[in-house]
Formats: sequence, C-alpha cells, structure tokens
Amino acid sequence: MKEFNKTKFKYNVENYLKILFRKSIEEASEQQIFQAVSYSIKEYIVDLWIETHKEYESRDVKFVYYLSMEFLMGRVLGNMIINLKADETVREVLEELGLNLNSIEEEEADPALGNGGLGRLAACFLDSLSTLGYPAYGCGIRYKYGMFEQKIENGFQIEVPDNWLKYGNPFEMKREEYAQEVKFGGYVRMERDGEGRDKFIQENYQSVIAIPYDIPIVGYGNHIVNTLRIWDAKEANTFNLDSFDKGDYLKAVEEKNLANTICEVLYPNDNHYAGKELRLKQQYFFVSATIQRAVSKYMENHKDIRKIHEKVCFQLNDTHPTVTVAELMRILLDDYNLSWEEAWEITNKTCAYTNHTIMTEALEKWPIDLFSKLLPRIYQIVDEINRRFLLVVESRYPGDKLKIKNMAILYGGEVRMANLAIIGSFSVNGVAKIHTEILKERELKDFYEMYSEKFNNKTNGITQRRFLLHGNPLLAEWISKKIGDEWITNLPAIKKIADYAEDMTAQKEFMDIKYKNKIRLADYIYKHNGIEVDPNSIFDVQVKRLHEYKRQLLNILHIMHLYNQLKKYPDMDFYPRTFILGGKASAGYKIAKAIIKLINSVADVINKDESINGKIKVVFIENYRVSNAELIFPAADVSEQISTASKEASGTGNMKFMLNGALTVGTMDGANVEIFEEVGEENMFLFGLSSKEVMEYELHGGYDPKEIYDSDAEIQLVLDQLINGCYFPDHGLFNDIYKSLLGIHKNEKADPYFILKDFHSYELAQRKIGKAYRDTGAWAKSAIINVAKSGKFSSDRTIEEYAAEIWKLKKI
Ligand code: 26Q
Repeated sequence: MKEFNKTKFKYNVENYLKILFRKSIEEASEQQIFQAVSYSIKEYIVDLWIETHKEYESRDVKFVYYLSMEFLMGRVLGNMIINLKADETVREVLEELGLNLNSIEEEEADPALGNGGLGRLAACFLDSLSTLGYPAYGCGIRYKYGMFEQKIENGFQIEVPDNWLKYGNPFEMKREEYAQEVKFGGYVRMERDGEGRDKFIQENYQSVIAIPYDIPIVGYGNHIVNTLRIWDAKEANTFNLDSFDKGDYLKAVEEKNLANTICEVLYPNDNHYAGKELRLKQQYFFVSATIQRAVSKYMENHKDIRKIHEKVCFQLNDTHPTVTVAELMRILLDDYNLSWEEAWEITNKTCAYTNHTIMTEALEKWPIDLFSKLLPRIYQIVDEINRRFLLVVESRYPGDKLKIKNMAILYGGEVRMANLAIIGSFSVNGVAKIHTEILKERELKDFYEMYSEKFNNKTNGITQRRFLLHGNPLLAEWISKKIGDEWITNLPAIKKIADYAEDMTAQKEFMDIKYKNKIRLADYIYKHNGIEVDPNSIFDVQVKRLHEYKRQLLNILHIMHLYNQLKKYPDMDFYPRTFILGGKASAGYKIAKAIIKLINSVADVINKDESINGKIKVVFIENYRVSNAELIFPAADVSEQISTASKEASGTGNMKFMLNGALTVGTMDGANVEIFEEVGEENMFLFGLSSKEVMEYELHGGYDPKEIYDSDAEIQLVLDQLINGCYFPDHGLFNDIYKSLLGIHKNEKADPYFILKDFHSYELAQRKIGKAYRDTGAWAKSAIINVAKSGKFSSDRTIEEYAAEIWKLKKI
C-alpha cells in the first residue's frame, strides 16, 4: 500500500497553487492555500479510494446504503489528515513552507447539510463505517444552502443563507456517468403486455436529472475510503430534448424550475414536521436516484434481482427516506416484472428503519391529494401495500377498528410515513434503551404486538476521532501518554484512565488541560461576544438546537433566580459560574426565538451588573455548529442535558461532553439513562420527573403550574420578571413564554414541558454542583471517571451492532 509521501505532498501543495491559481505560496491567499492543501490530500486519497472499491468488487461484498436527508459533516480537512495518520508529516511540511495547519483548517467552510442530532449521527456513522472497514454508502442531497447562519442582532436571531459552496468544495467529485432520471407528476396508464400482465406506464410527467457528487470518507489508519454520495438536480431537457420538439414549451420551463428548486435549501426544522410539497419532492428525488443506482450497480455484477437483499441493505434515517419502500417495489414490479409477492418479500428483506423521535409534532404525514399528484405510481403502490396490510390486520384482529386506525398507512386523508416504514422494513430500531422501550410500550405498541421480531435498540454513539482526538488535542495526548492510543479505535480501552482518577498529579494535569481549553474558549467568546469570562469559574454549558422540550427555558429561569438570590444575599456562599448557551431556532418557531432573545436580554443585564462582582456571566454563542462545538465540549465543566423526561430520544451532545470530562446535570431521559448506568450516582447530577411520571401526568391532561406559582415566591418573582420589563422594556415579547408556563392560552396545556414542576429539583442539583466543584480533587476524579466510562458511547460500538444485527455486513 502506498504510504503518505512527504516530498510528494510538499511538491503538490506548491504545484496545485500554480495549477489552480497561478500563485506562489507568498502570493496566495489563505483560502487558495486551503484549496491547494486539500487537493494535495485528495490526490493521495483517490488512490486509496480506487483500491478500496476494487477490493469490494473482487470480494463481491454486501453494502449498506445509509439514506439520510442530512449529513452534518463539519469541516473535513483536519479529520481526513488525522485519519490518514498524516498529521505530523503534514504539519512538518506546512511549517517548512511557513504555513500553519490550524489556520488553514479555519479557511474551510463548515458544511452544515443537517439540522442537529440526526444529521450529525449520520456523519459519525460514516466515520465509524470506514474505520471499521464496512462497505457503505452515505446517500443524501447536495443542498446549495445548508443550515442557515445564525446572527444575533440586538439579542434576536437573524437567519442568513449559508453559501458553503462559494469557493467550491475541493473534496467532492462530480460523477455525471451515474446520473439518474427522476419522474414527478403526470398520470399512470395501464396496458396488458404480450404475456397478459398489467404494465403501468407513467406519462406526461416532469423529469429531473439527478447528478451524484461523491465525497471520500477516510477510515482511521486503515486505508479504507467509503463514499458519501450527495445528489444535485439538473434540468432534463438537455438530456431529453423532445419536450421542446413537441412544442411543449411550458412543460420545459416547469422542468427547469423544478430542477432549480429541489436542491436549493435544507429545511431548518429539527424535530418538527412541516408538510411542504418541496420537501416531499426532495425526499423522492434523492431516494429514487439512490435506489435506481443501487439496483443498477447490483445488476452489473449479479444476475438474479431476487437475491439483491444478500448484497444490499437500505437503512432509512428516520421516516424522511421512507418512499424507498415504494420505489424499490416500483422497480421490482415495473422494471423487473416480479410478482407482487416476490417484490414485497425482497423489499422487506432489504429495508430497515430507524426512529429518532416520539414527539407527535415530528411525525410525517402527507395529504393523500398532494402525495398522489406528485407521485402517482408510487401512490398506487402505497395504496396496494396498505390494502394488503389491512387484510392481515383484519384477519388477525377481526372487527378491531382501533387497530386499523392506529396502524393503517392511509388514514384520514393522509399517508403516514412511519407506518409505511415499519410495515416495509425487517428492522425497526430506536436510538437509546429508554426510547426503544417507550416505542414498544406506547407509541408503536400495536406494531410491536404484531411484529415484535422487528424491534430492536441501537443506542447512539459519537466518533472519538473528531470529538476527542481532533477537538481536544491536549486531552487526547495526555490520555495516550498515560494508557497508550488504543482508545482511538477501541474506545472501551479508555477505561484504563480510571487508574489515574485518584492520582493527585494526574488530577492536577487533567484540571490544567481543562483550564487551557477554557482559556481557548474564553478567547473565542471575547473575540465573538466581547464578554470577558473567568476560566476559573464553572463553565456550565447547554448547546443544542433550541426546542421547548430541551428546556433551555429551565436553564435561563434558573439563572434569573440565582441572580435574584445574589442581589438579595450578596454574601451568600456561591461559586462563580459562566453559563454558556448556544443553538439555532427553526426560522418559524416563535417561542424558541423568544427564548433566544430572553437569554440574550438576561445576559445583557447580568453581565453589566458590577454589584455582583462577575459571579455570574451569561454567554450566548452565536451560530453554534460543528466547528465551534469542537472548541466548546473540551472547555465544559458541566453538561446540561435537561430535557423533559421521555422527550429526547437519545441525545448525543451528552456523550461528547462526557468524553471530554464534563459532569452531566440531567434528567433520566434518552441516553442520559445509560450514562448514569456507566458512571453511577456519585459522578452525575440527576434531577426531575421520571419518564413514567411525565407520561402519567400527560395521560391525565397535565398538571397545574398555577399551584406552584401561587405557593412559591421565588418562582413567582422570576416569572413576573418575564413580563415586568425587568430584562427587556418591550413587555409583550416574553408574554408568550409566561403564558405557556401558566396556561393562560386557551386550548393549550399549561407548562407542557414541566419546567416549573422540575424547577426545585433542578435548583437543588445546581447547588450540589457548586458544592462539589469546591473540592477540586474530587471534581477531577469524577471528571476522569466520566472520560473513563465513555467507552460504550463510541459510534464504533453502535455501528458494530448495526452491522452484526441488522445489516449482516462483513468487514474487509
Ligand atoms: C421533518 C419534516 C419536514 C421538515 C423537517 C423534518 C425534520 C428534520 C429533522 C424532522 C426531524 C429532524 C431531526 C430530528 C433529530 O435530529 N432527532 C434527534 O436525533 C438524534 C439522533 O438519533 C437523537 O439523539 C435526538 O434525541 C433526536 O432529537
């Protein structure tokens, strides 16, 4: 195998500057240098990429296709260099050329083709798949605009388009030769073929051409390179000129518009369904292109379409790519002339579905009108799947209307994507133990009763290569010095660091590293927010998408309360805190945006108040994304994972903090439960209602927060401060928040996320944190134990489970 060659790399950097820009190192801009370095790295990777695929072909391996509307990759250059184990060499060469790798990395756009957890999980999975040597394709959409850039003006969130492709993406490779035609609209004509079979022909449709762009995914130290394939849309006329020939001028213009809009922008909704027609077009577009290409690729080296499940598995990342089920059926029925029974059996052996949420507002359901007009042939197939499924339900539960109401795919004028995904897949998995249990016992109870063999859990994980090795080089080096570097590819080996938990020198070294990382973040904060924060204070961090169920509101109300206490009792026992929050609100999510404004308003008042001697600082990090996340996790002392129990399917930020030695304050929700199982009560701050308690209240219409408000003067004060202009003169602005807590809005539940109910318990947990932090040795011990127990939460472990239990993949 070709080794990374220092001389060649050095030559290449200068050569690419010349070829691409006609510049020397001295003349080139930082961006041009980034491009030249990236092309030089790519040149090396391409050989490995070719080798990998030759090997796959010669061994006739099985592939998983991970279908996802989102891949939140973050910057790739630094990670590729690390995974090539070329970090030292590259740094040396660049230094010889008078360049610095860290500042070159900063030149890369931060590709944000995803919202949050689900998209970042897909990116972590790709890293693990390559590192473990599993044959895989990530398949998605090449959005022209990814997640918007968040600007904070006057404390308000402003959304700015993110033109990540402005300078071009040096790592992508356009593959015109694998273009696919995708058909929308028109109608379906039926005719009999020579053998008396029904043929279904879509006519008068609009076509779009899907063009794949491939991005290499480099495994760590193993020379394996898989592919992330993202599809762009191109108008069809250039492909197929006859619509102009027929004088169908309008149709040609419409097709052009369709092609130009499909991949324009990522929908910035996280855990919230919006029934937009364009979104459905995006879904079918990338699914149809992916499935068509996967089937063709399979048929290039195999004769029998009936055995495709032996070589191909489609993993559906949530319901977003669920039309996969019908698209595969369409191809098997219409293009390969299989019988319905044969096609259904194959489809069912090939598709698997991952559920990422139980919140009803996130469930995808499309109006039948819209669905059938846009995808007439697909709709016919869904209708037939539904018809046959209901026959099965009827024979198993004769006369049971409720079962039909819960499980039908088509119901109440809607197409319910989760039901289609479950019925069409051989595997249905949740993303943390408690989440899978809730699916089985409640949300998908009827399906579990019918198909218990399909249900399984795959607790999420994260890649330690990005979130420790790349993001926290000081801690990574410290760990490797003490226990070796096996943890990089086998995270459970990190448990050996526990031997140092009680070693006072090690504790001091650990806290020194944490301190340095806090300075690094403090510098970032000073540069971006103009706020000075004290690295000796407790860095208490909540970074994640803004959502009511994640309860950033609980955090900020508690900060308001602490501030009230400090004003009232200036000499009270209090360890200085820096509260750091960050996250984007979906553009149309009013109350989430009001919460951002509240955080910033509270920050303004508290940070300026000299009377509290800087004991509390509040910082809102603008434009939270993968690149600044890598600075934030290493600097955290406290990880806020405070969702209403039962609402957060897993969470993955919780794992990133733990890996970097932060202690969690959290509810028994999602993967927090499993973190708790690993670290134990003494190394975590638990609080709040259990998921059982929450669900019990919900069954009985909620609880009455007024009682708490009336009986608790401290809570009352904080809530009144929302609307008395104490933080922001525009009274009306925080009214919605106030009303949502107290249930003054008609027809809306009061405090549906149990913020007031959990307030005291949270406050108590926070008090314990202040106390615990004073004992530096004990704190360091707990933090080191958190790192030591993070082994389970590697995405390598998650992927091994998917590969063994769902995909049946073999490593190469
Ligand atoms: C749906 C329809 C229309 C437009 C957008 C959407 C949409 C987009 C993104 C719906 C949901 C999402 C994202 C969901 C998500 O990120 N879920 C998170 O997945 C993580 C990985 O499993 C979990 O850790 C989190 O708990 C879960 O919230």
